[in-house]
Amino acid sequence: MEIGNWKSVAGMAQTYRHARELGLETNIAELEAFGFTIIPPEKNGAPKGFAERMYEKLLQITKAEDESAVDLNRHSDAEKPAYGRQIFHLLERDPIFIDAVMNPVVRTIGAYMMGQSYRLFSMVAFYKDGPARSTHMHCDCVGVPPPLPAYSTLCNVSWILTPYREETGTLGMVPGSHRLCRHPTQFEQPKFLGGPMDDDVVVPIRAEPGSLVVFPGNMWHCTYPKTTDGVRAHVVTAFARNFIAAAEDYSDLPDSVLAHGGPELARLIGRKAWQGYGRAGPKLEDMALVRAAYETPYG
Ligand SMILES: O=C(O)CCC(=O)C(=O)O
Ligand SMILES: [Fe+2]
Repeated sequence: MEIGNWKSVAGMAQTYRHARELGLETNIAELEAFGFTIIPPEKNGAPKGFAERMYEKLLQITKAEDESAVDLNRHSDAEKPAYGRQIFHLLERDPIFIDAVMNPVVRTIGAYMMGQSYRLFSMVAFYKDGPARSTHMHCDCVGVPPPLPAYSTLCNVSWILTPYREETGTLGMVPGSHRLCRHPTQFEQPKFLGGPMDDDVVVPIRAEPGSLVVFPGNMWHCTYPKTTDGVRAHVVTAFARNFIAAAEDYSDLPDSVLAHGGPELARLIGRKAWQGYGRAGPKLEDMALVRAAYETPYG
């Protein structure tokens, strides 16, 4: 049907039209029904070889960066929220990471889940070289108490950079858990993670490099034990609702990042946020940017 500028779903019409143009309607249906979707490489909206180039860049960074520069990497696997190595603050490392955020498919699906006032929450690479244990069942709503809002407060749009299969330590999803509005408990850890829950409640993601794995923050997910040699990596572009504080501090990004990303990147990283004011108080024009979110979850 033709989508009008319907007042009662303010914000959704434009996002939905973009989604339709980009061929994402099936993905949206899967997100609604199951809580996750996989956008294959041919639909990722990126130039040919994009994911390969991002992977090469990530490998360069992992070689150049001292692993222990990242606090989490200094802790034992048993203590950390996720197993393996993590690389943070990617936007300033190379323009390819800016392009990964500004990609029209990534942004449209982000805006669909977080509303048009969505902001960038974080960008992080999960990198595992050689065999690795599983990351426990969790949802990405760090610090959000239950009941989690039925509309998620954040979402995960992940660039898959290496083949993701059970044996390479892929992500595992619990379909439908996005509707439960709570974090998983210790009783919802599958047997392969040492818990009591049947393993077949968890579904492994199979995805080729260049795919986007997409799920809202309320979705329960874990990873499978990685039994293979070699590298397995994905880069998360996480978006959040306008009222959620970003996980990353973007105030130190060089001007070159903003020059490359343009005004929409500036907005995404909070440069137009009404929050964070001093004595002069918030700017009315910045407050206006979140106005539509008063009406619907799509604003
Ligand atoms: O790769 C991992 O170990 C964890 C990934 C994860 O939980 C995520 O992308 O949200
Ligand atoms: Fe996660």
